[in-house]
Amino acid sequence: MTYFDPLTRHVRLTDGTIPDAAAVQTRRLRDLEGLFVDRAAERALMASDPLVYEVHEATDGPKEDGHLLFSTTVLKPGRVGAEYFMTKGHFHARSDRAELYYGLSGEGMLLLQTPEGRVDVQPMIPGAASYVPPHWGHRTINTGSEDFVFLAVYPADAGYDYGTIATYGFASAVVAGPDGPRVIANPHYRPPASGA
Ligand code: M6P
Ligand code: ZN
Repeated sequence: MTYFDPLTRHVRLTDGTIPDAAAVQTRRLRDLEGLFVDRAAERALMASDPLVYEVHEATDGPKEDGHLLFSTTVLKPGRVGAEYFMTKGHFHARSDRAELYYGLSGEGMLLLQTPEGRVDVQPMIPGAASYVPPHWGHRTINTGSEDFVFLAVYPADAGYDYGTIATYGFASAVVAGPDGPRVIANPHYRPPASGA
């Protein structure tokens, strides 16, 4: 038997960075093209192509059944039209794999959706642990005015399915309303014909 060595990573609570991160993924507006409700506002902002979020991957452990991976996401404050900055969102390639999010700083929302288009929204604040059950697509949204930072823990073999979101979108979007964040219907959402 070959044993994988235990390890510890320091997650900086102040800014969500992981000094010994195995990798840092950077997502700019260009990487989220076509995902925001207000396409004209999206095009206008594309000229400056702002940083939307970073993913700090703690380890590069084996992407195998039985292992866990963990990462922080640092989601910048900002809006495209009225819609808040958000992650691309994904289903897991192995869709029966679950995930846990833990809010570290700032405030946001976790938007979840079944393949048939049933939506759920969970508020995320520091100290909130939110469970993403198997089969739910998930996206996070920064509804505050500071970085929204959270820790994610997920099975190493979960993988990413971005195509379903790219094709159908999320049924809901989160926009700034007069009294704070509002969840609205996404006019671009195309329900799968018979459940994806
Ligand atoms: C969390 C986890 C990561 C994910 C990241 C950004 O940290 O769910 O697996 O990569 O959020 O989300 P996305 O991959 O949808 O851009
Ligand atoms: Zn995930």
